Amino acid sequence: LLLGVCAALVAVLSPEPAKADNPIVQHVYTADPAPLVHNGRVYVYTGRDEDGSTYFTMREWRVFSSADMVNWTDHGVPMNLATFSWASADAWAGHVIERNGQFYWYVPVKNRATGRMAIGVGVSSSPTGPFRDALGRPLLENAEIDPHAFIDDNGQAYLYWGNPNLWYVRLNSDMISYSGGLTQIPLTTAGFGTRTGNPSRPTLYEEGPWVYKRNGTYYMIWAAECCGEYIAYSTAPGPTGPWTFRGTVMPRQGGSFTNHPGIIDFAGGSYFFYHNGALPGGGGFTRSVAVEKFTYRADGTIPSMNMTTA
Ligand code: FUB
Repeated sequence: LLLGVCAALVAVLSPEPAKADNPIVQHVYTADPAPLVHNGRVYVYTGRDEDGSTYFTMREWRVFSSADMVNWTDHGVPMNLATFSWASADAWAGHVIERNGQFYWYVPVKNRATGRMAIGVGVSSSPTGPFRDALGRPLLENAEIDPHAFIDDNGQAYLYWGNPNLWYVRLNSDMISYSGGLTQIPLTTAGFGTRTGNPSRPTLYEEGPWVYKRNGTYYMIWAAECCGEYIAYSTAPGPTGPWTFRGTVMPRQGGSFTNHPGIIDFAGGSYFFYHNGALPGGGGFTRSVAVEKFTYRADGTIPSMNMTTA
């Protein structure tokens, strides 16, 4: 009895929350998770794969939130293709960041006028939306995808994106305009590993950059070597590099030929979000968002972790 009481007390007093079963969303297919911590909750922004899809047929984005990483609330569809009057298709992998009480959702969509992928920005005063088109036009367009925003300690914001290249631009403090040109991050093998058998892509980098700063080091997590993808990362002394390849975060697993990373710290734990094809009927175009709890090694490196289903 004493042991049971002690175990219950440890569970109640534990400062670190447990983790929900994977996939964390089981009633719709979701992909491309972008977690955000705000006011004691975790918000996860996702795309939605349509049932039975045979391509990345995606028309809306969704948001889910949790205060304990176990119980998730579905906040519905706060933004979709119709939000962007100039967009015709491809509600693909986005990222949300908060600044001065406004939430900015950067997304890649197809520009109807040009037929190319462009980056749009939704904005809302609430993390659950609804979001409106901040500009009424693309923020930028170079036929590449997967935007991710990062605000450095000095207030300078950056937008990273790209497939097959890797780009950044300095965002102005309004978060919906930028200064300077679109800048390519050199895809060196020292920075992004060595790919063999594909002369047009000498490094492992594929898409989905996710940038953050931890203990003075800048981390970029990214999807490697389509198809199937796995997750790898690089680090740098500054937000624009130079980047050094650090290895694998999650190997190729899970029945989806893409994967897409997002990392947060929340309530004393570190969490890595990704997607796979684990739900019934799941696969490369019917994906599901999942999460693993992990601990950085003492030297700041990220351990390689496996996908779980519970
Ligand atoms: O979900 C559509 C595309 O697949 C995303 O933009 C990529 O990151 C990959 O997950």
